[in-house]
Amino acid sequence: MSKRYTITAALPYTNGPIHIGHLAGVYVPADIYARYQRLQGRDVAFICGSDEHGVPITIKAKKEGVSPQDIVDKYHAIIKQSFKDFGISFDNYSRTSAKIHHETASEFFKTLYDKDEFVEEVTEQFYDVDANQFLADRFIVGTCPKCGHEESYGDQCEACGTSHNATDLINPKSAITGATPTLKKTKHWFLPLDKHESFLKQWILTDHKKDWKPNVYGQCKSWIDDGLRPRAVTRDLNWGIPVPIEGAEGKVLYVWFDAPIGYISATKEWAEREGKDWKTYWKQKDSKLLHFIGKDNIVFHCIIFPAMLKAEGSYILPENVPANEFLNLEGNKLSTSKNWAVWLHEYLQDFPDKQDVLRYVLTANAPESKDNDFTWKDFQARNNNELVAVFGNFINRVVVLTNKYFEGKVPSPNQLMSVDIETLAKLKAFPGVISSSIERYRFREASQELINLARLGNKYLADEEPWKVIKLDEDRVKTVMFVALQIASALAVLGEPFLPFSSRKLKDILKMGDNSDHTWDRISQGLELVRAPHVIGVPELLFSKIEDQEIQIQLDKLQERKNKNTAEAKQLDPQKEAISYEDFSKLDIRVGTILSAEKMPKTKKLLVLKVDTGIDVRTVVSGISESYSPTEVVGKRVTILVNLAPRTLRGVESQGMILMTEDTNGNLVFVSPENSEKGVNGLKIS
Ligand code: B3M
Ligand code: ZN
Repeated sequence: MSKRYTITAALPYTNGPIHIGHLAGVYVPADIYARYQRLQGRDVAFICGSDEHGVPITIKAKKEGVSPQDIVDKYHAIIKQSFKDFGISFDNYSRTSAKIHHETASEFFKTLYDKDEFVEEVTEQFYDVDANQFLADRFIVGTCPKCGHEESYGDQCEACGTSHNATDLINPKSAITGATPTLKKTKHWFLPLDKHESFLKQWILTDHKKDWKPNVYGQCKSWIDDGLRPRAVTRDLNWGIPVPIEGAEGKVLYVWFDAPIGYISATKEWAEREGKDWKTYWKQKDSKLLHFIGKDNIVFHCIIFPAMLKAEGSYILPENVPANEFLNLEGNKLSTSKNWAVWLHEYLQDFPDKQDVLRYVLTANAPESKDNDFTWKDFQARNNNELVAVFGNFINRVVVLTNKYFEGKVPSPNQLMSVDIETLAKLKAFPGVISSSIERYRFREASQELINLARLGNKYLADEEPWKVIKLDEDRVKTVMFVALQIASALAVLGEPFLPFSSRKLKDILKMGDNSDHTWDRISQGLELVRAPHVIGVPELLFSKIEDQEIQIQLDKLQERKNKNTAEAKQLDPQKEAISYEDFSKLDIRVGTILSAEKMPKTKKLLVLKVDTGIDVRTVVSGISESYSPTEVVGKRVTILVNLAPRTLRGVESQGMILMTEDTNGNLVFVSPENSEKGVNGLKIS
């Protein structure tokens, strides 16, 4: 079994903070895996960093009226801090604007260029004449040629995951001006994927058919079956790493060319700091390279980056790419732009000591083989019913009873009964079972096994009832508490990858310190972790209940965002030309009451109203019949423009206009004068 692991987690785009979708899809499983491998004594480089190039950053900068550098600085800081506070144990969190990355990526490109691994070609690319720029990647939107999704980006369709060339889009539009782009000739460098087809076929479809997840394998297969074509790895953009060869002025590397190289530069940065040799993690055959990513990144990590590594020639290839599906939030797709998310930095503010709860819920409900839904109710239930009622409750009983009966000293066991032997035998099997799940990237399953171990402890105590036996047979209770303490300490050791904060706390409660003998192996060999004369600490709550009220606050927050989105989704009319105060003061707007209403015959929209304006009673023809029945409006107090020149509609003269607007759901509503002095018609509105 390999001793060295290079574990990468997708570099997040620095155009927004991290949300639970990123965590569930990538960072929590990657962190569990890295922590697990370290605990097994393996040499681990767990690598990540900010992806700071690419069009999403430029678009965000434009939107906020700041420079791309401002955007990446802002979000890099937020992301880095929130990962740290959340306990993601990266060995290095770098960024692609770092000098070492610019150098590494440029050098990589140069090597391929010098080896003649690119095809240089002048092709026609989309160009926005008004914006005076080429439209690469997310600057262009159109219909996906593969699945028909109407908002596919130039380089990738988020609906079906396909990566394509911008010119393949049907009905392309500029994302900057909305205009239909023109075509303009420009030179670019292409990675001829077709040239690597037979290698990729063999490597993925044969060598990894069995060990890659079906969702990952399936996407790759469909890509390969469709036929691989050359992909441009340069762009006409001004944000990115300059193409490091002559004749490429004003061009940068495609973000998906430079970003995966970011894994390499981040490893270099770390190795330099730690006095290690980065090459052992990337070039030595016995190192295992693993990419943790979301499903939208599959083709880049399974096809394009391996083709780059292969073309370069001196690198190892990924052993596995355990990509996850997507997580939804309360039934809707997570979305940064719609603010439909649980943001990590906000969660950490609202639940400052509950990192492990979110880690646990996202693992227990991880979108490993299909999209899953995160709900706050499920979050609460899993915390209260599993972490508190099963895990925490077991620990609390063990610590309380050990303190009560033996002043906190771990008792030595007496004669073991068959139930003790069976329970210890079951305990012994857990490290193997959990390892096997983790090694197969089945983190949900692994997390449930951990809870099952706590269940085993609870059942054992419930069956042996030390609180009853203590009155009759203290020696028996010594044995029972000894067994229970082995389970409790094993939970601290086996729980570390999943619940690192609670594992630390539990080790402190049990006064286990940082004993390097406390290994998974030791547990599977049936050797005890704590024994007399060890003294444990006093009881402390490991997990605490989450009340309805705390959940309601989160649900309200989401509801507010939903309302805001609905309101914004409505196309608001642009402001009309400015008018002078004199113009405005010509309007005579008053409070009135509708006295009667009837439908205008043979029309759908019109009601004929009689309105008491305070100065007179007049007829108004109003287009509200689809929203209000005549009986509904009689008696309503309304705002009416009284000096609008009369107009005849279907033979009825309309002598004014009732002012209406829309509510957030798009329903037509009266501009209500309800606050005006009760019952007085004719009051002027000013
Ligand atoms: N920045 C894409 C994403 O956030 C991305 C991953 C790069 S990994 C090399 O979906
Ligand atoms: Zn598509």
